[in-house]
Amino acid sequence: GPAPESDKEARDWIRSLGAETKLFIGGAWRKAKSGASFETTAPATGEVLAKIAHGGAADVDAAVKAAAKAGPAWKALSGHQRARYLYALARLIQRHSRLFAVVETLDNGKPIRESRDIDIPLVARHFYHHAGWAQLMDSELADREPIGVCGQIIPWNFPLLMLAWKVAPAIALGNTVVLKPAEYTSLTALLFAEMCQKAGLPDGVVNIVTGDGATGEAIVRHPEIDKIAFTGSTEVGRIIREATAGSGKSLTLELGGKSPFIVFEDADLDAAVEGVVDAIWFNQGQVCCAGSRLLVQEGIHDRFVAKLLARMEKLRVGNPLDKAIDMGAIVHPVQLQRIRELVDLGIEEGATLHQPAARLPEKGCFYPPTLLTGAHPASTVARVEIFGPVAVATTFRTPAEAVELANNTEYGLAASVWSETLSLALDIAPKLKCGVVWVNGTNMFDAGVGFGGYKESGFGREGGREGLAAYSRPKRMAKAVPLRPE
Ligand code: TXE
Repeated sequence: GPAPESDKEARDWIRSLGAETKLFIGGAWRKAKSGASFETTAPATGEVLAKIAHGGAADVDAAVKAAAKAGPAWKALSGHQRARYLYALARLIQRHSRLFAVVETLDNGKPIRESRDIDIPLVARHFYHHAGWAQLMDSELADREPIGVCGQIIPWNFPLLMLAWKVAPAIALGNTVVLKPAEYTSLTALLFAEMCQKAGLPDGVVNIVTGDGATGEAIVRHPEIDKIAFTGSTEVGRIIREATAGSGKSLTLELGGKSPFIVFEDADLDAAVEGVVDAIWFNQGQVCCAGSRLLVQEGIHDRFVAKLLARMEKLRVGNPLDKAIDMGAIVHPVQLQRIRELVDLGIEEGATLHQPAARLPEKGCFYPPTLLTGAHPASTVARVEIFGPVAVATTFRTPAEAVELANNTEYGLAASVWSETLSLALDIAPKLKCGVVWVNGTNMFDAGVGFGGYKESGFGREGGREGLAAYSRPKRMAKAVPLRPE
């Protein structure tokens, strides 16, 4: 096959960060006040890539002050002026897309094909899209105002894309931000900060404070932050909800999922098999809206599973820089351990394990594509988010039963319905309690479409018109005019 993607440019760039990375505050690079740092590793090899500055409460405070200071002038710009910065950022991301993709793949472990063809292009698209909304602030959105200083906390599964989902709408609409990347994957956020400098973005509009959960907590509790946007685990989402209650802060949460992937007996089974590959093995299944619950109509279950097992044998797991690879590494040993334990529990609870015969690389954080069949709907693996490449299959008899099983979850992020009968798909879709339903497709994202969940999957939408509500609020102003009697 082709030679693996070269990581020379990415490694040179990482080296340029120095012995320890810095925080990006008020347009300048600063050391963490405590001097503390932590290591970030390449999950595919286990090697240490860099030492990341551990931002503390004092650093968060400095970043919030910088964001607050930048706010009034940024808000006062015309939408058109702000749009120019977003266009510049989008173009810079495109120009450096290869570097971004390789750094992302090194740090996160995802296949280069995905970071290069999916993550980074979607990031650029997000900035272009929101540049458009920035321009509309002067006309269509003239009755809305920015919220203020936004604290944004993001996860490690799509590091730069989650940054784009949060930063682009926020700054487009006139807010300023303090963003904390996840501790496993800080690097592309630092590269993005360099792009902010290159784009000449005014100091303090975007601040990046690297760190861990304690850093996130300092953001959540900071009194001068007006809005918190969080994507991550349902557990931490709950903590943030409690911590912000009564604080006057706006809050949006994008949390976990256990999304159903429903295959009816009249589905195009080959297409549905490819759908499963995308639904649960894309990004090693570390996707909040992953189609992790396969609900298969009884009559086709065995035939469908046989096709799926044959397809699983062909999936290549290994060096994520290899362009021919389908699945890369799990982000971190802690996550790998969690996946292993849950799968073991699934087997204990009575499910049957299916994994391809091919051996995994000897080193690194790898887990094979996995299917569990015969899991009881009430069993742990059928209920909790595994956040790994593990599909759990159960059967249903009737459409009504499919809907009941699909909705029998505390989550409600997405669903995927496979049938060649349009009337059936269109009858089912509105009955599914979740933020997005894909018909004969899965994991389709666009900057113009609001994404978000029902129930424990969170609230608020990111992207498109609906996403504007998260970063602006309606403001009506009326001037008193003396009424003159006729
Ligand atoms: O998430 P955390 P973790 C799920 C998935 C995964 C599990 C654990 O099931 O296996 O969560 O992953 C920051 N206050 N998802 O532990 O801890 C943290 O530093 C403020 C689904 O990595 O929620 C990071 O930046 N912030 C999910 C971010 O929260 C805090 C994506 C997410 O980390 C904090 C990720 C605190 N008290 C995990 N504690 C999805 N829906 O896409 C941590 N953080």
